[in-house]
Amino acid sequence: TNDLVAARPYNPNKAGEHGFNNGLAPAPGATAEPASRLPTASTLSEGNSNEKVGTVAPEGVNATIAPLDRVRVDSSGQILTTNQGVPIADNQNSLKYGVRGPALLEDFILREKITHFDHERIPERIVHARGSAAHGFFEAYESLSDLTRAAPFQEAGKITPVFVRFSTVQGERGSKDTARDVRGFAVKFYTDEGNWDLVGNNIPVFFIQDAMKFPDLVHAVKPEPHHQMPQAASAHDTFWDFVSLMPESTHMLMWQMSDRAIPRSYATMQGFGVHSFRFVNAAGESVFVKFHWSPKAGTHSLVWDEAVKISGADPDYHRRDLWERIEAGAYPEYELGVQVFTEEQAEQFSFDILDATKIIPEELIPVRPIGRMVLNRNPDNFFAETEQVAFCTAHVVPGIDFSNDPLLAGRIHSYVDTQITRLGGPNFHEIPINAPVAPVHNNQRDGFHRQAIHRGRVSYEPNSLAGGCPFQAGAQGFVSVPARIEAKEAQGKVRAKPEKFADHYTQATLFYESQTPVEKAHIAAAFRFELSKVTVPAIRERTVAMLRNASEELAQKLADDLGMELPEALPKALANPATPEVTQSPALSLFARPGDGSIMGRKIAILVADGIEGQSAVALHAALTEEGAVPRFVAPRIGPVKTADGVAIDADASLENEPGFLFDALALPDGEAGVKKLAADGHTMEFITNCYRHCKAILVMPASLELVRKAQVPAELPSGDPDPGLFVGADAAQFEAFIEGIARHRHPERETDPPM
Ligand code: HDE
Repeated sequence: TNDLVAARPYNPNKAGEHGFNNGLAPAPGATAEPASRLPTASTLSEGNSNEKVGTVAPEGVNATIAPLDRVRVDSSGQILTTNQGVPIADNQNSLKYGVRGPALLEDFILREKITHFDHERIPERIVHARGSAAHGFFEAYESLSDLTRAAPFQEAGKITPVFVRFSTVQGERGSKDTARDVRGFAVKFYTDEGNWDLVGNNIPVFFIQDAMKFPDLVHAVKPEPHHQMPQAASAHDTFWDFVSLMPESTHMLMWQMSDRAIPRSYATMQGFGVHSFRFVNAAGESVFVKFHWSPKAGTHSLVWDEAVKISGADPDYHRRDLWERIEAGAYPEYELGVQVFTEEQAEQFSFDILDATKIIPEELIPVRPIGRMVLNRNPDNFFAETEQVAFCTAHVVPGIDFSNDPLLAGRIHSYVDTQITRLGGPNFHEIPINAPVAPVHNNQRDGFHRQAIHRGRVSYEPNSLAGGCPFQAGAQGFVSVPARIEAKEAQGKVRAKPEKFADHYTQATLFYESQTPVEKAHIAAAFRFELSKVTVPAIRERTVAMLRNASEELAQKLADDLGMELPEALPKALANPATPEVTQSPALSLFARPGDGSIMGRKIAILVADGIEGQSAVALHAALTEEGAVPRFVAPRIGPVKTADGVAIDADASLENEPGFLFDALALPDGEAGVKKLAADGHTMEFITNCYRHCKAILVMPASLELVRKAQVPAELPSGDPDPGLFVGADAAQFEAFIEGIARHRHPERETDPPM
């Protein structure tokens, strides 16, 4: 028994208390002052041998790693116990009276196991239920102390740990990743002065202007309540019924129907704070700020047909992509930029900066890069971290403050409130992933699932019995900005909106007119798809009537494509909106951000079969790997391939289990015998057709010309020009050209509607 006890896992939960360096009770008479604000290596629990190899950043330090080690559990080499630490002798059989007799109520081991299992699930998030997350760090480029006293921005090179959760909005926790939907982009900064949550989206505007409408919006977009359909889709009556009666959603609809709503990867989409926030410096002076995240890999989206097919073959497409990029060391990276502007500037704008359906065009206020964020470590446990993380817009730190945006106001309430149900009480801040790295000391006590063991008899302030501790920080603490926009125009209590909020269309036009022709075509196709799923003709008509106010061209195309007469335009709420500052903003096109031009993390299929020429396939594999891409040999079946030249190739994917639309590019091999084998498999034709249809780069080694001919891939573009995404050859120069072709993401010149 002594041996068993000695071998039992050390219980790491007891190792730390929030805010203290090592969580041990202070020596009698010692002050409660923490030795340092950040836990050190010495606080790592002895029981944790779970050092993650390969996922710790080679650059920068992630200060959340050590504090979380306090609760990481590794069972390797340990015996099985109950939750009370009692060793379990038999985990196979319940306790019975004789082998064929009744099970006994006294079997506390069975009952504990089943009871815990019965309560494994917690409510999913009412929106953004489906998500994936990663740890990382933020690094400031320079000091912004003239603008803000927020801890992450105080000096160049300052590192702040972060945890980031990406999500879809409409679908349930188990729904597909590639739905047409807005993506959440929520960042928790564990700053030296407490947690700051920047809970954003990948689209800079929103459907509605006032929190009052949020439950209506969500009820309208969620699966319809009578039959709970459709899942992870906005293409249904109630959504379009609602938005077509809410013309303020027009701008957002343009973004949502654009390719932004089907990103290729979480690593290739932008993020936005959406609302106007405030920066506040140490002198208490404040400016307005909008936050922008830009991916280093560039913005890159799927095409709709591809997204639909992926959702069947790999519903975890984005989750897997994020996980694999990090495991492979191709860390997703984003640059944080800010648009900083004053109240005086804001008053001059043709739109209201408190209106979350409006952007500030970059031509008006440029985006200033202020730092970078690198995601360099996967979570250890999905539930403990990704599911239990609680983002709240109310979590701001000294140096960051709110604007009067009425949508933001509702959010400041909602997020804390929703966690109380979702995470089962008011102590969700103690769940390890939510616990600040900064110390926590206050007189809040008790409640469900309390972890901290508060010492002493004082839980009130002012007090003399604890020497007045914890004491308020005064000007060192969070001080709200006193002056708020429009305070001077205070009209008393009203339920109303400022006049500029009633301009529902100017920026919808700006967005549409700033798109390239292929992007416009995709927007029209997306509206057509969604509206063709709407069963009530009046809803379709009202939507097109609304869109006439944003773009006659788009409305006419939709009327044609949906087989309807062009309806009268919807009456405008504001007949004469202010003249916009810009009518074109190239920055709004996805093509404005090609990224670093690399092909890091791209998945490339190299088709192989018995009888192909191995050497060129292997050389290509090496050239792609060298560029940081992820090439895979895909064959009619997995396992070793007998190449004509005897070069060893092992196929780790099959035509059946990894269809063509899961890859960013395709290479077809040399070697006639092998090509014949591929040609005999119908999967090969589907593979090629999909890669061609989705405008991907295709490398054809000479013997495979037969394959592309058989798949009816046209030798040239519909325009008669050569196809810039087709490369024929098996030499280093063609490999180079192919790599450049992959870096261009896609070759939309090929596209026709309907597809050829
Ligand atoms: Fe949210 N939103 N939201 N939202 N939201 C939630 O909080 C809410 C809005 C966003 O990965 C909920 O913890 C209201 C805008 C993200 O955990 C809830 C309003 C933006 C996430 C909630 C909005 C967002 C949420 C559900 C209008 C972009 C996922 C579960 C007044 C700036 C965070 C939860 C994560 C989640 C309320 C509008 C982004 C119910 C009331 C605008 C990224 O509290």
